[in-house]
Amino acid sequence: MGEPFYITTAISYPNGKPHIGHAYEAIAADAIARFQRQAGRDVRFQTGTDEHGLKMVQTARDRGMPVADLASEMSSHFRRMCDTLNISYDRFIRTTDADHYRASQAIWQAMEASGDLYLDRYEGWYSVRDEAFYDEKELVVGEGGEKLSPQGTPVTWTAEETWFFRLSKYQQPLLDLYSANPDFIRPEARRNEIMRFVEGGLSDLSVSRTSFDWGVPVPGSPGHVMYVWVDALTNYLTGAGYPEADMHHWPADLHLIGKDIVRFHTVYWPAFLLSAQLPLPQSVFGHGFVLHRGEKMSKSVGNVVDPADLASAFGVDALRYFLLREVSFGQDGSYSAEAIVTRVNAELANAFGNLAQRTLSFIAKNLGTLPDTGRAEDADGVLIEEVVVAVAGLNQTFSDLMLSQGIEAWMRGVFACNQYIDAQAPWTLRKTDPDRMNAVLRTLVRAIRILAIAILPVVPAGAGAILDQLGVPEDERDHAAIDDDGWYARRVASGAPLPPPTPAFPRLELPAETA
Ligand code: ME8
Repeated sequence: MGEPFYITTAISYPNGKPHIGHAYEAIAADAIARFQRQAGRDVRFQTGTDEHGLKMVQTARDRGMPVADLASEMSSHFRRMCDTLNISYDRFIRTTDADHYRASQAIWQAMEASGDLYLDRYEGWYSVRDEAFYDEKELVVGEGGEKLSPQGTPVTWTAEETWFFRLSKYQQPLLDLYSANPDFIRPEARRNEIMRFVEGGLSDLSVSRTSFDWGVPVPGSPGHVMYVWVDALTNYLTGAGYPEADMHHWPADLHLIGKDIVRFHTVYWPAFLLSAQLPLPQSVFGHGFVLHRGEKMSKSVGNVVDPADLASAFGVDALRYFLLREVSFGQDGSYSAEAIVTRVNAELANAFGNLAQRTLSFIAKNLGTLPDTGRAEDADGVLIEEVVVAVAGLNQTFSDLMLSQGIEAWMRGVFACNQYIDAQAPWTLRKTDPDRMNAVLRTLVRAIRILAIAILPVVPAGAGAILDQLGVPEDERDHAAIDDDGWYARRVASGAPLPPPTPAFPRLELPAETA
């Protein structure tokens, strides 16, 4: 087993069904997890649901159901979404899981032992939608003159006895952390935002609630439950086995989250961990928002789209490919049915799918098996080199979380193959020069194998189907296998016939009702 690599998504509030933003985050994290597995890392990948807090209590009250039932029902939709989208998580955590209560109480006690918790009275603004406390100076004024959070959500005045965490004490340690580790907060714009915020001074944070009881009980303090973000952030530790001493996968390598919750992950979370004397995560990446036709989703606008519907309309691979390719990772992006169909047809169906389909069906029909001889020419080596360079480009950019650029690099390899196939015209060579045709087909098969392995993290089903077709064993689909030149000879020696291919990446039609 290689070096551990622990990647997490945010855990979602199950106060409603999952939307495209949740799907986007899960897909991006999954592509990174699969990529790191291919690179030989011992990957642990966690996602799940964040079930406590006032938002859940209020939603359950509005729906006239017990909050635990709401959490279970909606959590199952999130898990199903992950399964539908081929998300290769190792654990789907629920913050109502018993081991999570133990971990949350353990970190609480560790913070208490550091002298960082004290009882006082909290009076201030709270946004239930954000589950966040705000300073008066951060608030903005809405159209009707009402006070709003900086995210534009309603705030209410809250006054109750609570525990406080000495966040103010961590201002300098946090600034030191950001300076010493430029990758701790990515992308750059988010890092600058957080540095300005922390430089502006930190108030101590209210970390327990007494006005409701849906949460993790504060140890030794009857009537107090933990502020939802304290237990929510701790989910990452729970998944690593905390409070056991031997936490193989801690610290996390990457917390992948949306841009709206970067403050919680890069200010509060490292401060809690410093207080509890635990190692800090390597990196937090705040991705952008995915908007429908450029508009923020809201139930009132009627554009909250169920990712399961998108997956059944376009296919799971198509949705994954589109989101990772279209949205420059870290920026906001927009989607529409037309954009999905256009992008997927041009690149996945016509460029790569068709390349594999026409090459493999040509071989299956005319030869029945992979050709073992053939007269090589310079163009063959040139193509393989172009494909290897393209895939190296993908590998480099994926390591840096530049997912869209990685797929773009990969596409250059696909285009090179299509130019090669047109220039070499194996269907003409079949009659004029079968020996040369064999070399062309062999070159294409080698290129297709490499390209299919490289794109597996993005489109696991379709790329997997092509590799199945070629007879590439499951354990020869990693980065080491890409560099293995011996596969072709072994495959030929096996004498296995090449079955007629089924299309791995079908062309899409624009569904009438979404146009
Ligand atoms: O914030 N596009 O949960 P959540 C892209 N429970 N990403 C989006 C998005 C959009 N339109 N809308 C939301 C929470 N997200 C907390 C997290 S972690 C310890 C606790 C992202 O269900 C959002 O940024 O509101 C977050 O990363 C994730 O979806 C879950 O959001």
